Amino acid sequence: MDFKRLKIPLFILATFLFGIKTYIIYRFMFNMELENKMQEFILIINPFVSAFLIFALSVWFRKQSRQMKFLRYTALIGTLVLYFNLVFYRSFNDFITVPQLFQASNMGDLGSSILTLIEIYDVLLFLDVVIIWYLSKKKPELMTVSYQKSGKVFALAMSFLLLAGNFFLAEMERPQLFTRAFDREYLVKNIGLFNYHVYDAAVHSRATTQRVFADGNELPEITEYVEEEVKRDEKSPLYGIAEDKNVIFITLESIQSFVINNDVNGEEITPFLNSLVGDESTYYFENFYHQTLQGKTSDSEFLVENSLYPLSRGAVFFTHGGNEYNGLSEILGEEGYHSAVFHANNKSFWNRDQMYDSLGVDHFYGEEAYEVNQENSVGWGLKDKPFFEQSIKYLQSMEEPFHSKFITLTNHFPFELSEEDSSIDKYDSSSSTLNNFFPTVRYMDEAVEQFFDQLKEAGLYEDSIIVMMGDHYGISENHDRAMSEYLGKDEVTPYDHVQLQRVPMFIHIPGHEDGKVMSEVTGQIDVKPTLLNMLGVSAENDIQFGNDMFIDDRKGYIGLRNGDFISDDYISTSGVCYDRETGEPVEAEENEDPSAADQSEAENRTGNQPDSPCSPIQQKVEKEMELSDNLIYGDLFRFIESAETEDEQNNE
Ligand code: GP9
Ligand code: MN
Repeated sequence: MDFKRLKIPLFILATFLFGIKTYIIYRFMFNMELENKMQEFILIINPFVSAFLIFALSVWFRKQSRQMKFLRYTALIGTLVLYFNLVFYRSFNDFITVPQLFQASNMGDLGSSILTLIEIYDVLLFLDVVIIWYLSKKKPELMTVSYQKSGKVFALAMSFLLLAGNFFLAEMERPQLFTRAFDREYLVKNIGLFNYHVYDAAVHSRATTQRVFADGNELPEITEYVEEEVKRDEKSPLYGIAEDKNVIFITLESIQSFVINNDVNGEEITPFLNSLVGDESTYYFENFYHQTLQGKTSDSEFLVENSLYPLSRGAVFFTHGGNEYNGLSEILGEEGYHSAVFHANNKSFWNRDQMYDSLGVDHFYGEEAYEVNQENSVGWGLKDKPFFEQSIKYLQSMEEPFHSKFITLTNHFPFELSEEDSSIDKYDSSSSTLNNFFPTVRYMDEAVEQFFDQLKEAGLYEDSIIVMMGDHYGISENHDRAMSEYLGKDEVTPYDHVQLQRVPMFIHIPGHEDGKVMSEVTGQIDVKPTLLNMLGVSAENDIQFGNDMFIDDRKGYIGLRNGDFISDDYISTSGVCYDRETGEPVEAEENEDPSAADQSEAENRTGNQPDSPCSPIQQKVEKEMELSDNLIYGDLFRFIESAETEDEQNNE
């Protein structure tokens, strides 16, 4: 018998061994949640796809010794990459990112505890390397392949085909996986650790290049614009009203304003929040818009912390988490506030762990700060009621004044809730998403009501202001048919769609007596200047694109991140200008000048005609977003910081 005919090329064997090992690590050593069979399947195939992609490159080496050496070292390096991630994961419950590699503090933390993170059985993870090493040294003649060019090309084509298949399934399982850049765990689960590292490095290098070419010369244009177009001299009547009070900010997940003072099956949806509308200690903003895009909750957090726009692609928390910022938390920190975020989800979600550092948040109570079990969780994790219950003790332990943020979770797509927890019935329409939405909104409303009581019991209520804000829409355009049924309309028009981007915004000031419903057009970009003024903090040199919501002399428009906007008089969406009150399209004024028809350059990107009343505002919205983007891409705050420190040094 000719053994040579039976030979298994080493690159195939290595793919097999390395693939199995990687799968075992993914499945049993990283604590990754698999929600369905498709995710299980993707997790099984991606280790083999990645291994084949690398090992199959070896066929291009003609010399036996080179081919063997390549396989030996790639197996070793691949294993080390896996292993470093595993050790890192054991400590941080997260995967390594390029910026983290350079974050001395993180690695320092790891250094001291490294011995406790290593297990004896970890040696087994190097078993395949030993086998590959042995065979490549001892039996190279049996393990080497010498393909014709066509064979090599075939192996390469095969690699790309497998990779494309893997990406296709991943994108099917998680639409916009790459552009939304959700979470490292999702990326690793779907495309594998190695492809994740390539992706992470690409995102990082793009950000770094833009950063490298920025030198601060872009700043004057931005500061001048803000000075002329955004800043207002008017002093808010509420300036300093909450001086030295604690701030309790609650992010209401996926709620939209249409549920406020509305009912479903004859039942009130949000009785507690409704009781605050028109309450004398509360300001309720009925025309307040979310301005988020792909970064969803994290985009809303970004807007509130910075009064800058999130990015049009990806989540800025993810792509520019290491930037210098002048966050609300940091500014308040300088005023003696202690800041903390409470959110019972994995810390790496939306890269919060890193971004909160950049924003100057002192402490992040993530999932591990909570007792989470099957009984007290649903859908995305810990239910809102136990979340607030368990948070109170931490809040009580904080030094005052504090600036705290609570991020709720139960009212998140797909809006799951048990019968027991549902106080109202589901809606009945063709969209199960919309049907399920109402009971979870009610649950969140009850959770918030309980939290108010707990704050009172804990003696924290009187000395605090409580801000509650919807983060982004919960019901997307895909449910327009069911939505029109619920709203009792023939259809959801583009104008209605913009109006559905309103989210509730409450500012509750215990003891205050002038609260009312505010009808001004406002948005998430306005939260930072509003809060700072209420707390009596004037951040004179901060670059903000929003206005205090309590002053009359405001910019007069809110830009949504897709380029649409709402002004006092108009709503512009997809280049069509509507009257804000009536929802009727506004005709462009008759233009006598025939050359106007050629002014396509003057026509702005979203298509408003130059003579449309929406056009001048559209141009401002676009300019503003461009400047805000430049600030982020160039990481320009670092130049302001350094200018300030230089000043300080000169003064000394
Ligand atoms: C996850 C939570 C929800 O931690 O903030 O994220 P979302 O999908 O709404 O952005
Ligand atoms: Mn959200």
